[in-house]
Amino acid sequence: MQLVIITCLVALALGQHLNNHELQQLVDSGFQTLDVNPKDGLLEHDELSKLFDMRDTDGNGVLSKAEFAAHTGLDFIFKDPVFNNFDSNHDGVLSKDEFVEKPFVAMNQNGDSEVSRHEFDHYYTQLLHHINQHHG
Ligand SMILES: [Ca+2]
Ligand SMILES: [Ca+2]
Ligand SMILES: [Ca+2]
Repeated sequence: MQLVIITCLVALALGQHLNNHELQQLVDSGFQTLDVNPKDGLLEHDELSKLFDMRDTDGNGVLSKAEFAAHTGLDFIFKDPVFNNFDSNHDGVLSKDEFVEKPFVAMNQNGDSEVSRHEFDHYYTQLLHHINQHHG
């Protein structure tokens, strides 16, 4: 029993595994950074597309890891795994297709024109859970 507690404390101290509450906070902050234009509790395709253009600060048409990380609000241990998850062709940058098109389709379960908070939560919680379990 004591060993279990100590193991948990060590894991927390190293920031390796987060509990559900902490994951929920990450999901929430993730949504807040995406739902900005307009901030209406929904993610529209156009909204993500505009966000991509905004984050592409050097205007070269792709997001570098630094450009992606600048506005994520993600805990540092999640930045790389989340980036790598989106970078499906593994070339080290995110194209609009990787950052907007593919995630939008993946998140938008009922296929309408926007992603609801519920759809986002479902998608992102699963993603973070997956990373949380396979990290470290
Ligand atoms: Ca919105
Ligand atoms: Ca760029
Ligand atoms: Ca890529």
